Amino acid sequence: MAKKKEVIPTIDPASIQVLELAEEQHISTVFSRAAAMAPCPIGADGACCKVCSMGPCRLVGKATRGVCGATLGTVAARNFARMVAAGVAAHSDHGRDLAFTLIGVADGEAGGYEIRDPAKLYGVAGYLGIPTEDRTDKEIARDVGTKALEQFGQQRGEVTWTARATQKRQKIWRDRRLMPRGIDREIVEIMHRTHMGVDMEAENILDQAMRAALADGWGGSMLATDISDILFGTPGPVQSVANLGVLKDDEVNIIVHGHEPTLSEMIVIACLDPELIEYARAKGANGINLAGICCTSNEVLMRHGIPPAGNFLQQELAIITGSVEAMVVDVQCIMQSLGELVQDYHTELITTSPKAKIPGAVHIELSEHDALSTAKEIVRRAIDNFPDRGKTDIPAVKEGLVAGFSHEYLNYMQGGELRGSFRPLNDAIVSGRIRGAAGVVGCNNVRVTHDDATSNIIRELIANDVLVVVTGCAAHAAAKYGSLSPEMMEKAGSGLKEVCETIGIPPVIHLGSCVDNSRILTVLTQMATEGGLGEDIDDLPAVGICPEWMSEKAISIGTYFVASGAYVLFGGGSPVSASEQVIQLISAGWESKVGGKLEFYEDWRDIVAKSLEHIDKKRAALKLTDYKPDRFGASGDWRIGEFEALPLEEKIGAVYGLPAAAP
Ligand code: XCC
Ligand code: SF4
Repeated sequence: MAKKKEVIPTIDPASIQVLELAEEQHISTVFSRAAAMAPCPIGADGACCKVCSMGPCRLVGKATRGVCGATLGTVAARNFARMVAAGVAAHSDHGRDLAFTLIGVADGEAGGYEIRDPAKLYGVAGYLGIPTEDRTDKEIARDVGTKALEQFGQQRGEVTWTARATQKRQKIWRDRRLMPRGIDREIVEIMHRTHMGVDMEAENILDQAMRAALADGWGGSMLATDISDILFGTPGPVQSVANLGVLKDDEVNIIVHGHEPTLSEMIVIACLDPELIEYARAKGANGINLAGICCTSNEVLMRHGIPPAGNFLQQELAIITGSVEAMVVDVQCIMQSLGELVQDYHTELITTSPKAKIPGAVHIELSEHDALSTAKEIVRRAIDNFPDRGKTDIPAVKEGLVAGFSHEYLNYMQGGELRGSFRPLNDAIVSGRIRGAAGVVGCNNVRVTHDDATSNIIRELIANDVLVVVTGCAAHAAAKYGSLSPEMMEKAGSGLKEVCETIGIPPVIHLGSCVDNSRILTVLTQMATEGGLGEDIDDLPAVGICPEWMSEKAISIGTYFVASGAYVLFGGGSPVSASEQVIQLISAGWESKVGGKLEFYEDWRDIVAKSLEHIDKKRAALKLTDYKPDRFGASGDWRIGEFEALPLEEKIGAVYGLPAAAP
């Protein structure tokens, strides 16, 4: 049961500084409001049912049944499934809008956008079975966009993108009736089944939660990532800096916050417009400084190196620095408090999506036909605001980072344009240089110490030779404490360090926004099919971790990773802790069904211990060499220059200790 407990707000020095200021000035923040309002313990544990007006029924103490007779298991499962439905809806609706934009580009109706990555377009068309020969990019794009849109309204059959999973995985989904038929259909079916008086078997409800979640990971999110890459470019490594210290005292600061790249990409272009830069100068600023918050930030960081000003819990803090001329938002993870907060500052809060309006904000809708002129209008307003800026308090805290990795780029790093593969990474895992892999993803949550669990888990894992990939607000947390900087190599275990230095990747790899968790599915699938590590995701020595989850989207992501075969560990509170039955169903129950399981641990140390235990268990099942921390790393960095000069096969041979090519 959730109790009111004292939580240290944050470990982030920049956030601490601004929070002190907020306290002095009696400014309300998510941190102060959380301290004043304990979470409802009945709802937090999944024991409150409010799906009909005979209730709400609170299943605590002696009340083991709702008025209609619903059991705790049914209620907790229904609540869980509804969280999944909302999460799938959010990610997928984002994908839907990208599909519309792609079709708009093909039809010449989406001014400002273009196809920036034709190679990705051909790649996606290839696995969707769309012909490319003797066709224009626009013709192909129209078919890809149309195919994507069809996934939403499809009633029968299988969501097309699921064909990217292994054959074995697809068979599990078919055999267990978990194969998603259409994205919208699976969301609707959760809502139907959890309506009063329909599905009353917890296991059956949770199966539908998995089916819908798969329509997110292998549907809405995956197609969103694909189309974003086609329209805006597949990421490659970029350098940047992170935290509130990226805001500038002498420039117009604009923050993009939310999720969809359609808006932020246009703002990036507008901020580079020489006329607007000149206009900013005329208003007394030294330029225009664009920064990001939440996943929008990840989208523009990955593709343009735009610096993240912070993650979810820092959105209010950015405004409290007094230095933000405009915060431009679209959808998801935006706090309503911003609308009130900006009333005390010169900051303008600008909403841009017809789906999301906020009292206190100015609404400037992103034009479908001429998005760039909307973006320019927004930037101009921000500049107009600059002379009204008062005193600023920007913490001098920022950290360097490298981001911009993608499945495609990782392939390229491991063999070049024509021979891209995952062979070197797989071999490194087989030999025990790398012990395993972990995805550390997800949100911040004011109910747990901001960034604490995430940054500690990342450090512990790489020190134990576990390669880490990050997305979402967890990626910002990684960045802020130096985990995405090249220096982090020194904190990695000796085996992991060797491999990273040789392939040229950092031990913590930023793979993008939360919809880009689909990139992790693609990476894992390739690792499973590359050879040496079994046949499917559930064979891999890998885990998924969401240390500070907050949103319903995180629950959907966790569920689709489980249904894809991964062991997923969440930090913070469990939304089903009231029901022993549901706790069992999503852990042991799901493991016997799909090979993955979902568990919640409040202490990050438990998450690290469980992860390493699982990784070693999977290594043993694959009969891989026992992992020994000090077996590798003696070769010394002086050899790296020599390695660089070697042809690929010899390089691999040398690194992985194959006798013939050993230096
Ligand atoms: Fe939102 Fe994506 Fe969570 Fe961050 S990580 S708080 S969902 S912005 Ni997705
Ligand atoms: Fe109560 Fe049953 Fe209605 Fe839920 S569906 S609120 S448990 S009566």
